[in-house]
Amino acid sequence: MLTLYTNFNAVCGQKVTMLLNEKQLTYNCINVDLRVGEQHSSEFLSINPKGQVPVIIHQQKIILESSTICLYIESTFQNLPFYPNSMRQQSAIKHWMSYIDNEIHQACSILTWSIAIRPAMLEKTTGDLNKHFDAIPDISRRKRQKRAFDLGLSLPELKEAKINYQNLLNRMEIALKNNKYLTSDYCSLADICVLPYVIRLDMLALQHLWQNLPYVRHWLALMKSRDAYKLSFDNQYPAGFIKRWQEYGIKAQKFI
Ligand SMILES: N[C@@H](CCC(=O)N[C@@H](CS)C(=O)NCC(=O)O)C(=O)O
Repeated sequence: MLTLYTNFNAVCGQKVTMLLNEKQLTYNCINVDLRVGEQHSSEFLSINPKGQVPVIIHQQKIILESSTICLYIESTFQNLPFYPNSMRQQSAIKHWMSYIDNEIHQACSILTWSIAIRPAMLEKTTGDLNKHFDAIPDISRRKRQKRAFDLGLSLPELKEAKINYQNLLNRMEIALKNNKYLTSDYCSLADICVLPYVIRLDMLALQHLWQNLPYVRHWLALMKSRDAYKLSFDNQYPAGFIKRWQEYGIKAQKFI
């Protein structure tokens, strides 16, 4: 049995959930509540000392890092492949995966923290807030989160995060002129790893960013029409969650 530790709204966890559902695999899903700090419990830190999701455990092996997990799943379960054998295809797919991990993930965290997580964190007591920040194992991450909390929508990095996202969407538009999906006419790990980051913009009411990008619009509709999409995204959110995030996004619009 494969066990996935994730959070229903964690972008990097959504990559893994979407892949598992696309491959129609059975798995045991453990939701780690990131807002109450379950990622900092000693039980979870013994699984991932970084205190982050996603993590999978398969045949007693712990596998960390969403892209590594996706490649592990692809090589272990070879049904319904999303990582074709051709080296040319693999290098194109890996390019999208590392672009997301190295450039877009940070932009996504900045936008998400300042727009939607901060308002929820503001409801915590000072004691609970300090406990949350002090528990983050990585000092740079701790500093980044604190800064986003302190500055909120006046965080200067927000503008850069939006530009990085616009670059992603423009690059997608160019790639999608040639094929239905990002690297070919077949859905691959590239599409699965990019999808949650575009859905995050959707959640934060930033759809106008791709209004003039018809190929991106068409790709998103195509991805949303896949059977695994509903299972991995829509069906996961508690009632009222999406509406609340859209409201945070609308309030933030004039600052971004
Ligand atoms: N490079 C890691 C990033 C993991 C990551 O940032 N996870 C986020 C959710 S998307 C998390 O666990 N955040 C909770 C925290 O940092 O306290 C991966 O791709 O798995």
